[in-house]
Amino acid sequence: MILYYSPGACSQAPHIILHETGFDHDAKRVDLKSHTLEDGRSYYEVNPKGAVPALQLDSGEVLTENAVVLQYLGDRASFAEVLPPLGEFRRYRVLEMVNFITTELHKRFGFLFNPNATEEFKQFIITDLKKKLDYIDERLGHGPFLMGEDLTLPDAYLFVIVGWAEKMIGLDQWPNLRAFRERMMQRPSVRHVLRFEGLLQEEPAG
Ligand SMILES: N[C@@H](CCC(=O)N[C@@H](CS)C(=O)NCC(=O)O)C(=O)O
Repeated sequence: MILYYSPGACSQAPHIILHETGFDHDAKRVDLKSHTLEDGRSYYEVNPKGAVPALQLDSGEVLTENAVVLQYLGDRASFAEVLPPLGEFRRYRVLEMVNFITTELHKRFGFLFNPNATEEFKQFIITDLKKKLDYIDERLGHGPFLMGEDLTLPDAYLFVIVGWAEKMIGLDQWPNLRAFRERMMQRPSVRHVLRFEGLLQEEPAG
């Protein structure tokens, strides 16, 4: 499998899940400004929509849309924690949360990153986002993860979103989100992905 990613983008969620679940994979970096790959090819040849993530399967098929890429990885994983199997109601709770993150949180943050959005519009979006982050913060109060004791698909996605929230809004009003981000940062899968994506500030030795 090949994951097409951009450092710190939403593609970090499947990148973390690939490491959590131990899938053999390759990760190729996409420059989202020019939509090119490191070998100079146009990324539109891989995903005509131009967005990351895209997951190229060994069959050659390319799967896109984060929520579906995550679900695909969850179903292929050899253990049920990240996505419970068909027949277990908890599966729908996990997917409900993935969907909430993709449609209610991710999309709104997209507007904050848009250089053409006015300050007034961004403030409107932030006000709206705060209510949704309040909800997630409360959910995490029962943590350590969104679904309780085990890490599931939406935790990896939320990790990325909380990183964006920290940069764009600050986390002072959401202690559970901050603690969640710090907990996730201790996981080997997360540290590996951050290092691979060039985003890990290593502690100085000594
Ligand atoms: N509908 C897509 C959107 C993904 C998305 O917004 N990706 C952003 C990075 S977080 C991106 O690639 N933006 C650049 C572009 O769309 O050209 C999904 O849910 O996977």
